[in-house]
Amino acid sequence: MPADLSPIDKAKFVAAKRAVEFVEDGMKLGLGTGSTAAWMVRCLAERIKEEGLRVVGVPTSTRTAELARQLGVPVTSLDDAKWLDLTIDGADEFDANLALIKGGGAALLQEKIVATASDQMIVITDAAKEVAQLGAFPLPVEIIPFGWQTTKALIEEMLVGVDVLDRDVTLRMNGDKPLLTDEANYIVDLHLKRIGNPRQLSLVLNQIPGVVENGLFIDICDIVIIGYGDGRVQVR
Ligand code: ABF
Repeated sequence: MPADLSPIDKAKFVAAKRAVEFVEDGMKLGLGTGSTAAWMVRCLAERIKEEGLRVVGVPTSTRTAELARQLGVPVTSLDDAKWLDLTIDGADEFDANLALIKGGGAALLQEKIVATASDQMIVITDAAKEVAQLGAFPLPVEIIPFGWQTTKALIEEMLVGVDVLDRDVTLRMNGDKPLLTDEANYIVDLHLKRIGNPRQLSLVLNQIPGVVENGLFIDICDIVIIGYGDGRVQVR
């Protein structure tokens, strides 16, 4: 374990390291995005260097692709890989059913495509991300720039009819301009506080023209690995 890690970084590191133990020689992997997933890429690179592990990874963002290349993790495209054995990624929230909110890193679209194209998904996280009910973390929704204000208004209108505690929708900015995803789309964040029925909300959101995808991951995560600041790890 790297020296003098903060407790939160130690938690992320131990969760990432434990997840990489699930990687077998010859696997095709989905490589997640975010600071916890970055620890996973580092641990994977270590195994490749130490053991000659032969794997290939499909990154879920340009920043993960860059990190993987820097560290000598072989990467490929999802079109070339076609299907993956295992995706390891972070999350912003998870509940007892392993339903997730993801997308704080604005990579939810590629993350959801890659995780869905995998036999198994492992989420690596820290205890602070566990919630009884999803929604305290603003739900990211990827929308196309064309007519974005209309799409935002349609989302707000739809929210009136679903079981949530608040209904504030904000366009995610990068300085004074809208943040652009790797696909040059926009992200709106839904500040809902509590989501009564994540499955229903996910289905209704994706019916709205202009919505590309949302950050609710339902029935996609198979295992969650929780790291703790004292170095403990819990696998569920
Ligand atoms: C990514 O990991 C994003 O979907 C999610 O927002 C993020 C969590 O980041 P971190 O690991 O830095 O907390 O998958």
